[in-house]
Amino acid sequence: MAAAAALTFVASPVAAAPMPTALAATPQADVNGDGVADLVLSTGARLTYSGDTSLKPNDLGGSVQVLPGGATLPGAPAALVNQNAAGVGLGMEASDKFGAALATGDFNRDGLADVAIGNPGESVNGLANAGTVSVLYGQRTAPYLRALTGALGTINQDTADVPGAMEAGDLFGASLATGDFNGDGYADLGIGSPGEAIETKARAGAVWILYGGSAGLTARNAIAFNQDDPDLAGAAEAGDLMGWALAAGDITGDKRDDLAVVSAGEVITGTADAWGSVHLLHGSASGLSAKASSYISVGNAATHGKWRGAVIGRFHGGANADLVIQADRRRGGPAGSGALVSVRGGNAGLTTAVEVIDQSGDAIPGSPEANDQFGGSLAVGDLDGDTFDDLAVGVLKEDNRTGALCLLRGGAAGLSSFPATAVGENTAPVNAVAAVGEGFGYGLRILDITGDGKPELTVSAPWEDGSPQTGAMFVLNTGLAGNALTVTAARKLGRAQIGTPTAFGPGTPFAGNSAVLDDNLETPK
Ligand SMILES: [Ca+2]
Ligand SMILES: [Ca+2]
Ligand SMILES: [Ca+2]
Ligand SMILES: [Ca+2]
Repeated sequence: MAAAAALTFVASPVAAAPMPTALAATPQADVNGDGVADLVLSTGARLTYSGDTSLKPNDLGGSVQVLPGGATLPGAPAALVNQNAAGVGLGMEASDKFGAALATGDFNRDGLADVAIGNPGESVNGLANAGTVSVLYGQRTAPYLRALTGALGTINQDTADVPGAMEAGDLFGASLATGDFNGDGYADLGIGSPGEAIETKARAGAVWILYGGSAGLTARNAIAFNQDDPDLAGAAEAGDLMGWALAAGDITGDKRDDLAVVSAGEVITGTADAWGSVHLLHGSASGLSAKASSYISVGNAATHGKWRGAVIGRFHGGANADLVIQADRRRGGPAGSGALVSVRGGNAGLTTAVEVIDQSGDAIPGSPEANDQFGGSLAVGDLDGDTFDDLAVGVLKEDNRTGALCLLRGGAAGLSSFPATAVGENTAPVNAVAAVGEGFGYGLRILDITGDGKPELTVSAPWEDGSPQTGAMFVLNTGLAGNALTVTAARKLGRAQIGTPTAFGPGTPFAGNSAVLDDNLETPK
């Protein structure tokens, strides 16, 4: 049945499909259809629970900003969308986390990027933290996002044709990823629900897949996966937290995206003080299925603590992308220091060719200290134009929460091909006076938002100058100094430049980024 449907899609006029304006392997991000990618970022969702009480009404429970790209930024007035906006629905409450996860992609293939917005804190019908996902479609005029008549606007587990049933604490929408899993040219959406109970197993977690089509994202053929699926490795256990993070990309090299699903609390027999696994669901003409999947866990890597974030990129070049997972620390390292687990991709999916990268080696600047959170944010893109993807790594709490970045350049030997580069607010030409607590690096994205054909690296510091009321976003141009990446130009945008009616400066996360660690979803609600 599904295969026939896919054939129908393939027979549709693919030649008329709009050319993506974003770089290859980057999800479509041009929301207003002017040919330049736009930034989508959240404001309050990451911050409202931190105790700041001087909120504007727009900040209650979180808002999402669209910052149009252009030669001068923003290229057009920025816009703010929240749950009181027309067509969004459910209203704004202080307990919401609207924008805690964001993803862009063209669900209806009209050439304009659409946006999925996770709100894992949403209460529905009195079910606290059941969670919802709002889907808004790109349009050419402000606020650049709209509800699409006849399409799903709000998705939860009680939506018709969506498997499952909504329960308190599901945290549906805590993670999101867009990719084209069936290769029909329409973006599809993965939705994580790490709080989902599987039978009596609390917080075992699960992931949902919805497919795009000419009428937008649809629940038709929607499917959910959990670890009790006999075709998936492992079994659902309480506290697995499957769906804590998601990443999409083509690891198997068949030109269809695959979906990596992180189970942050997975217990592996024989490992001590280490949790985490990743199931990779392989794309196919009929979409994602558990029968075609591969798997890796902390049993394959020398790490301690939990696995959390994940991204996918072609760090070795070639057809097979690699998976990079964020771990709490290298085995034996200081708690919270952060480490990356780079997993080589192959035609059969995830391999056991694994490398653990942290600040302890000579190739990476700095040294691993407790709670540095190296890798707490991650962004993928080709910063130097050599066709190998590069990785921007946030060191969120480096130097007492000042924050820093580490740029890893891809090459024939993957992320270890060249020396890494450290970037902070004191690095020339950033020159923004690094200060304790600013959180430089919390939000990261690599995207050509100026339309000059080369990607920029955007970096947010949500607590710039010691206040969430300030905040800053840096737009960095990069190049090479010898074999290493370097920053060649920088500009800083604050709340005044962005000009949206919120009490917060640029926040986190940028759509397309991996989850920021410090999001306290881990505490049962
Ligand atoms: Ca645009
Ligand atoms: Ca669209
Ligand atoms: Ca698709
Ligand atoms: Ca590169």
